[in-house]
Amino acid sequence: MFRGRAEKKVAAAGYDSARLPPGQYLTEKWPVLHAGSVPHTDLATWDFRVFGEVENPIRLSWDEFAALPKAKNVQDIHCVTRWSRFDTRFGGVHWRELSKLVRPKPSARFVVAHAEQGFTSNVPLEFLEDDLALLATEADGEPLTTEHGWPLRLVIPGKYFWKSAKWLRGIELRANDEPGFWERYGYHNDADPWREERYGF
Ligand SMILES: Nc1nc2c(c(=O)[nH]1)N[C@H]1C(S)=C(S)[C@@H](COP(=O)(O)O)O[C@H]1N2
Ligand SMILES: [Mo]
Repeated sequence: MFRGRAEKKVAAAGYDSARLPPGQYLTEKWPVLHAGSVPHTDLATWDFRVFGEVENPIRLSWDEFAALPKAKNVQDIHCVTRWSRFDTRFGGVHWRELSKLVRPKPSARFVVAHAEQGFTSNVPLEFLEDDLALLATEADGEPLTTEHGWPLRLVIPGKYFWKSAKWLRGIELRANDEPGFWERYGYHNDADPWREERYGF
């Protein structure tokens, strides 16, 4: 049964309308959304840190990060501003490769993603461990564009897309949860698009 016009459009485009979360509509385009400006990144000075509740904190150069084993996946993305984009193909490094290097402590339960210009986002660690999560360097078979987070962005499945920090520079593992940039601004901490957790706790 269709819930409404947006679901009919999804079906007309040849997809299962059940893939569209409530209150969303399908877009073929990929809108660009962020606070502030697109940062300038120099790969020669870029670094990536994993720190916090880990046995072995690390700091990788771009060359070291780029040498890590690669993974690919395909997923639907859902923005809190109501657009959804199906079947986005991401390529990059899965958290499990970094996890092997840093060895999370048993106390590690939450993640704060740190991006350029002080942007942060928070998720429980199991969302970063998900097979569909990725530290992405590519989308749809091409390197990320700067607007979409080049050289590195987070992709977190099962959450509104604001959790997926662009221009990612570090992962902090924590024992307790800590609200990120948009969460402090009033967005819902859990951000489940199927439960329409858009704003407020
Ligand atoms: N560094 C950074 N990452 C960010 C944001 C931001 O403001 N800064 N905004 C988030 C929001 S609100 C959304 S909807 C997505 C948008 O990603 P896109 O521009 O690739 O569609 O990026 C997320 N990641
Ligand atoms: Mo957003």
